Amino acid sequence: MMRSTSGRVLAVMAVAAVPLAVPAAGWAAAPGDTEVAWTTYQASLDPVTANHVTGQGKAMVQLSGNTAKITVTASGLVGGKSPHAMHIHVDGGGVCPKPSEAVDHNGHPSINVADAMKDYGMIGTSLTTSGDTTDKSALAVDRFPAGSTVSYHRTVEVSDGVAANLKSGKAVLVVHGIDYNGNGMYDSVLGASELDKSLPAEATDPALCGAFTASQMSSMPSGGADTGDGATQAGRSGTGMVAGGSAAVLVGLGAGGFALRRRGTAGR
Ligand SMILES: [Cu+2]
Repeated sequence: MMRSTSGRVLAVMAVAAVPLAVPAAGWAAAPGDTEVAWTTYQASLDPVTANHVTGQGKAMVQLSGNTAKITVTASGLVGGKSPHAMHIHVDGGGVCPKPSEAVDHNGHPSINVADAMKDYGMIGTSLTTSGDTTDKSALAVDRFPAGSTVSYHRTVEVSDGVAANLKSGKAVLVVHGIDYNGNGMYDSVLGASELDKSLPAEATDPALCGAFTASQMSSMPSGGADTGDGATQAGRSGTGMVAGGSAAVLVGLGAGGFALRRRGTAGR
């Protein structure tokens, strides 16, 4: 710390002392640490209890323009290699489904994605671990985190619509994949998924849900020169949150494993 700071000061002084003879190519870029405005949105992920989910989690999005740094942590989900599709839903009511909205599916009161559409809306961003993040990857089950816990961090470009929904309080994070009958795997106890008949409903039904709200800690200044270490609390906490999600991003799940048939290769 001290070292780099004083080194920087010395460097600046040295340059200041150099006569103007040599055009300092590129030097002007160094202090060009312009501040980028980041707004932070957070969501507490609660279980969709009607679907017999007991897990929980939290999510954070730091947004600047259309760039979104996304962090999702969750626990208590269906384990093993069961993939958990995760999306930012938009253009709905900006809320999560209530237990009273459960309807009969294969003889079991539960809530599928379509049942809750009026609450949280359509898929705006697919929180895949790699590749495409649009709604085209809504059910790219081999590119989502799998297992009982999720520790996800990825920076993606979101659409204008998703950014607008975050700002207007209509963006909702949904983690999918439930184990209604508690047998440790996705099966067809609730029938087939209404989104993809080749998948069991348990694989796509909503498990955790949380509406994003703007957090107080907004703008995160980048590279504030040498004005002491005091910095701003906003900058500190913002950075801290990012570092907190340190665990590695879950990358590509092994193929086999779970008993799901994938939809051909069409969506890829
Ligand atoms: Cu979703």
